[in-house]
Amino acid sequence: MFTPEMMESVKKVEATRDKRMGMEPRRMTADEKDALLKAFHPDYKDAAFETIKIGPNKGQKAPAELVHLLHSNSRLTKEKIDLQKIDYDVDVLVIGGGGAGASAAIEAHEAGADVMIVTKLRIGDANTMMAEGGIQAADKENDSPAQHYLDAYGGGHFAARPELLRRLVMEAPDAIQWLNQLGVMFDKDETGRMITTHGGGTSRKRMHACKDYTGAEIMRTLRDEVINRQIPVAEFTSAVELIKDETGQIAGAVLLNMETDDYLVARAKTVIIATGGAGRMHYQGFPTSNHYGATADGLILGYRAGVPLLYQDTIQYHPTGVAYPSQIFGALVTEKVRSLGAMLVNRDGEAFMHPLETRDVAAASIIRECSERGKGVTTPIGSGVWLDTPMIERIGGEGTIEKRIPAMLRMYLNYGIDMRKLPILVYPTLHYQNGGLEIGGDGFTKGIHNLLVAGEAVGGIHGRNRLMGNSLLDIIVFGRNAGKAAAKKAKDTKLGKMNLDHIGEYARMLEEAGIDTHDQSPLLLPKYARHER
Ligand code: MEZ
Repeated sequence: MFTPEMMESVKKVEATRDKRMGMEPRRMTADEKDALLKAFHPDYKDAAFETIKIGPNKGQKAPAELVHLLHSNSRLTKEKIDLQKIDYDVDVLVIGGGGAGASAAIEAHEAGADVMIVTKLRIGDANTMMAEGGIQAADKENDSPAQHYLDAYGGGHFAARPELLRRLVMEAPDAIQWLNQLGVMFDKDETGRMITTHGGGTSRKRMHACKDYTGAEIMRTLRDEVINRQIPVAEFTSAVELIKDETGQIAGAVLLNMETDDYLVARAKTVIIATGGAGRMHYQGFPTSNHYGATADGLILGYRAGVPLLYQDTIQYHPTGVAYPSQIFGALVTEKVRSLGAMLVNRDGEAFMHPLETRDVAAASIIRECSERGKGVTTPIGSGVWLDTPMIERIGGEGTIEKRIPAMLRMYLNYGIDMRKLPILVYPTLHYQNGGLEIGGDGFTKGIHNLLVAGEAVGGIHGRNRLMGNSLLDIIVFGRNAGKAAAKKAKDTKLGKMNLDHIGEYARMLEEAGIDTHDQSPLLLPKYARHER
């Protein structure tokens, strides 16, 4: 439960609730947002970034922790890998067992390809599983993909790659139907129509949800489909380097069996990187809402093979991570809590911002409230602001929280906090990498043949900030497309002799840049992972 000091503040939140119920905080102007972001968003903290010294993005900045991995040695530098000894030989190799990887594998299988998934943990151990509030699609009569495009384009600071965003919004309605037919249990009203809500920055209610475990429900369904189709999945098996042939096209990957430490060779006519995000890098010391394996591996594999990164310097801090209690510090408090009417208020019970500003603006606003304005609530481990959850019951009626966000309710009840009666404390948490590997509208990487990327490892779909529910959407849209495209390409691909020459070239670049390191990448597991046998 809360400390006496917090309870003092709760009284102020309760005392101002009636007055706040009837008001809607004003939205910030574009100039106000710009000034706020520059002063308080972590992306603008210059000291936390370093310059990349080698490779396609040489001279550009990235979070220091990511630059460190880009400047590290291959895990294979001192290993002798026998590329003649082939352990797996397939048409399509999917690296990653989350929503994007599973969607890709299902479509490649549907197209008749011999496809396999390798995943360093278990299938479904992925950020897909952790996404809660919903998936966007403009499929109602008052909405359109064009409207969806405008919302996402503006929310992403007009930086999204038009060909990628276009595909995302145009194929969204079909993605929802595909999931529905596979068996995802979307929230529906008594007539069978899907229930949709707003998210931050949406001009229409287009967030489709499965209560507050939308990602888990989607992943459950995709995993079942992979199993039903008997698509081979090598679990606890990570990709540590891509393999090319003498023409420079991708020809497979070197894998590491995480249980035995043995290296394996997978030959593949096409490879899809679907390795997800980077929350476990804990940029700038932030806690994270991400799953245990989110360590930017795909970015390292792709970059070492020559694929450029796009927007690698922009990270999403979800405005509402758990600030208290400490046992769940940094866990996600879904944006749906705000969609249902909960306001963000400071320690004096003042609503200091509109609850549905876009995520970067909302995060910066909370950071300002707790720092410059000194209006945060002090906790035993930091500070936070209130998310006034009892408002949801007042707006939607008694029982709304249990019905619409039952997982949130249960998570807090485990620690003696009943969010139907008490507000909860939140602070930004590292949630999503806006940037990633550069692809074209067809899903193939720029410059490196037969290599595709899908999901959070892609850069450019959302620009410099992503709206809620567009990530669950992109893993489906771009995952499915990658699977179809990879299967098609595999049909007319002939592989030559495999080699790992690009690793040697990368090592030479490190040396020429004067980078002398013993560290290795990809990281595979967070720094605090225990390696016990
Ligand atoms: O898109 C997301 O990141 C998402 C659905 C998160 C959430 O707040 O629930």
